[in-house]
Amino acid sequence: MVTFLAGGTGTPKLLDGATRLWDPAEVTVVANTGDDVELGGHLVCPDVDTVLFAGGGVLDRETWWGIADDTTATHEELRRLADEVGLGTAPRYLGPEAQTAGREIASWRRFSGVGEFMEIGDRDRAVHVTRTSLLDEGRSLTEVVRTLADAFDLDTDLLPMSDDPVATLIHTEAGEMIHFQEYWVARRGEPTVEDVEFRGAADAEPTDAVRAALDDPVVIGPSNPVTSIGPMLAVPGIADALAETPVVAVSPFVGDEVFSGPAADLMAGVGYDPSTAGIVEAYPFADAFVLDGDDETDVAAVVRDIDRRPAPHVEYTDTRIDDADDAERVARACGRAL
Ligand code: FO1
Ligand code: CA
Repeated sequence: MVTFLAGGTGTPKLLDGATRLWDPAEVTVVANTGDDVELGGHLVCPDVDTVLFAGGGVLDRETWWGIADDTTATHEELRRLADEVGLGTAPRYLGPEAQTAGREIASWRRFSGVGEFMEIGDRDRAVHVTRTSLLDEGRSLTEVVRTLADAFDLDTDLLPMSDDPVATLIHTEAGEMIHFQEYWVARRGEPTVEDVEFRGAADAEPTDAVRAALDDPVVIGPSNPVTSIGPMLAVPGIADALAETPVVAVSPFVGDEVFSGPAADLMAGVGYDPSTAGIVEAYPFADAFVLDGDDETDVAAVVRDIDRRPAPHVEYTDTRIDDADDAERVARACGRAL
């Protein structure tokens, strides 16, 4: 049995090859939910859904979010209506005074549907409607994700990190506090990040299913350690569980060059060196790291500096993942390290 921690695109890309190496029935994926937003009354879970759609063979592999060849009729009409009456398409945050009957709303991740600032495809939206409706019927997010995984014929186990709401909030240099999706989608990752907060995490609990999954060896793919993996580490009990089980992490950097996404800016914002050295620092519980063959980071020296013992094992391979063969190569390196 092996457990993957997934957020963004790094771990989902790795999973493409991991399921050639490990029997999918033996693989559990724990997905980040810090990126989740309630938009127009529907709960959108981007990191859960990337794994769901990839496993179901319907993921849009150009963007690594949403469903391939999805239509956007409803989204376009929402934008048109908002424009028509001068409401525009900027994110419209709903404060704590806005409550929906029957369900407690985590206001810090709640946005109006007017002008829909994220592009929600028509088939994608059907997933959000189903998910939200099942939650409204009283099921837990874990149960709902299991139901959706069955609907998409997933052959791995997929678990949200917690049933409790957690929201990744970006504090900008300009003194604003904005949700990760507002920072990333509406503001295109442009504001300078001063700090990152995981609102709700301290009061969230890992589910029993997540606790059980963390008894197995864990692979952390080349995801961004701050907003993809950070929310999980902020949930009490998860980092402790990782200290007790073998963990291998794949660096999303080659030295200080990142493959993609906002990892470098976010790491700098929270005080980690935006490099493989920063990854080693961010994962003090990791027993091994998979680095690119061109990565000259002296992991032993980094560990000496942060006074962590024993020194982790380092496995080298070409860590660029463009297709399933690449993913299989990186997964094999993870397997050797565990
Ligand atoms: N990313 C974008 O850059 N623009 C979008 O309009 C957008 C919509 C969207 C809708 C559903 C979904 O599950 C993900 C979506 N994403 C979009 C991706 C998302 O913002 C992030 O890439 C993830 O949260 C990072 O893991
Ligand atoms: Ca460990």
